[in-house]
Amino acid sequence: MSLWRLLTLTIILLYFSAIILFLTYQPSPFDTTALYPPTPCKCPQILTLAPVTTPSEPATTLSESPPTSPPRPLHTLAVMVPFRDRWEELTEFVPYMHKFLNRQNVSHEIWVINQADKHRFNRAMLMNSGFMLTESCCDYLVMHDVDLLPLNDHLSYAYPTDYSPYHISSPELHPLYHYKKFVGGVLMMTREHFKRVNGLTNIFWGWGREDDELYLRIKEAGLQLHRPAGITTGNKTFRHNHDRKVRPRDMKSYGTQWRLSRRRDRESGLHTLKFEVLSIHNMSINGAPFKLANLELHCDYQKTPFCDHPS
Ligand SMILES: [Mn+2]
Repeated sequence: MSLWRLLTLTIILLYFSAIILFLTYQPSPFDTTALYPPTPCKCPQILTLAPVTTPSEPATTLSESPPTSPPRPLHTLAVMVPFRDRWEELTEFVPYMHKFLNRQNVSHEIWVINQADKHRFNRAMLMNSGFMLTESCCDYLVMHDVDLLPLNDHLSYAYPTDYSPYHISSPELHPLYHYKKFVGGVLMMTREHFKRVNGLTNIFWGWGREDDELYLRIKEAGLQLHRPAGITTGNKTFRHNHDRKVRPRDMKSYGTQWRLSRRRDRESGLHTLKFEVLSIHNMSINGAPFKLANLELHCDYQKTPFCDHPS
């Protein structure tokens, strides 16, 4: 073989080797300069065909806006229901009120405040306790009898724009009580006003009069009491779900009780409240949620020996 032929063969071999090398070249996955060439590169053209993402571009395209949580309602109502042994009424009350308030777009929590001790019923103290329990959820409250159902959708349970205590079951509308100073049944207050009147008295055990004492607290605090206006349904505005024969009232009065329950109590209230939470349950009736708080109220036997019936 001549030298010339050997030289030609070597050149041809080198040529093909170069082509094979060129075609089989693949960039190393760690060769980031090959994948992110922010400046025009002088690398072989096959590399520039690979999809290129420059660091300035977002990694993913945002075709939709990020998920947003629904706006927090400005106000939430605590529906505080003083309770003991009224399950039939409650099974009607909770789903009914839940629907009623939802129709008005009123953000709410229903709190059934159950007196689970052995003392006589103390509605006022249950409401004071309910106030303490609903502090974190709600900025206004309504004290609501379990046996009183609002039938007229024009009765507003929205946050009172004038901040006033708002007596929804007014004497003109309540099926049973028509005296001017009546504030029982359904009474709405802001938390601030409830605190300002020092809540309700703690020394009324048995049925009644705690609402009349609250009326005096509201008046003495200089608060203006408001009532619904323009309601045309009269005494058909509420349904009073109460059979006195089935649910007799504890109207007994012992010792000093008669005297103490007929005057303004300037000593007891939120500041002197003592109670124990036995348990709190998240429950629902026909899909309507509510909280059941089982409480033991504290009786000051020195001051109110009538918190129990004498044996
Ligand atoms: Mn009743």
